Amino acid sequence: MKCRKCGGQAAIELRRHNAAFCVDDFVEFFRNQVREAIRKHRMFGRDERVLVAVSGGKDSLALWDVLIEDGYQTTGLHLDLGIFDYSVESRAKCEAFAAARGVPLLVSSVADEVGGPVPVIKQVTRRPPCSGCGLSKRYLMNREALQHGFPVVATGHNLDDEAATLFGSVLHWQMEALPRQSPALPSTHPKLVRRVKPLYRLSERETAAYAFLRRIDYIVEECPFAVGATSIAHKGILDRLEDVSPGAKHNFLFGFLEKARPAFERAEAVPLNECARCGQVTTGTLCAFCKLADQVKRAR
Ligand code: Q46
Ligand code: ZN
Repeated sequence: MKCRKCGGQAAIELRRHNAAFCVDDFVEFFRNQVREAIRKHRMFGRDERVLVAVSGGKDSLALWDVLIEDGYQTTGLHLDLGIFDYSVESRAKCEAFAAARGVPLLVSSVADEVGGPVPVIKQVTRRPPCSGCGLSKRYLMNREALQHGFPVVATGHNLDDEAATLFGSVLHWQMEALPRQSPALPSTHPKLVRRVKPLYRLSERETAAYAFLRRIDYIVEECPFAVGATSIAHKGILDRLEDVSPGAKHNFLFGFLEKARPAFERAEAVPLNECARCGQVTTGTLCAFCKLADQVKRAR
């Protein structure tokens, strides 16, 4: 197989693009996809400081690598979830990545902020671990960005993640989730920072290849709570679809973003208040994070 760009020996084949690339041209292709995402959705400019949420996995570290190489002003944010050895190793990968490139990394611990790590939150709430974990991550990302003066948070969600989330929302016709499914969420309140997903055009396989070719040392194991999560089941279904019909995931997600999403935009905006306890944005009186922290502290 030959590289589409230079005609040299190809290192990776991308069926959905009907193309193959050598190492250098694949890296360039990957970065161009990120550049296109940033440009198309006006995610951030070179004069803005970007907070990059890094889990220690391939996607978020690949994203950080691209942004550093392209000269953006980035700081990493790692949220230590307190999930046994998985979290110890994830944090170590982020710290090593940041130290090797001389870039700043902020670390915040869910156990310190909520009153207990994710496994304890799971026990106390008797809900799936991802529910308290996801809530805490979204809250802490936004709060850390505000506290440190970042106008925007970038996450490593890829095409597979986004297609699986969309699939889940469509299966249950989650009318509040559908308009929020976007590569770039604007700030709708002075205390809500922008959230962007510069990898949304790239598949999981492509980010894995990029991380490998760039010799990024990332945590290969998945979170132990990911097993049995519905999002993983949805990914499996979409993988099977993609196998028989290359490009299916892309068409599903991009078709929604380009054609269907506007139809789900809500006419009337939900009124936003500031939490009576912490001052962060909520639709109620007390925000979901403060309620969760109360519940965990009471139980301990
Ligand atoms: S870290 Fe947290 Fe994920 Fe683990 S508990 Fe679920 S949400 S699976 S991305
Ligand atoms: Zn609050």
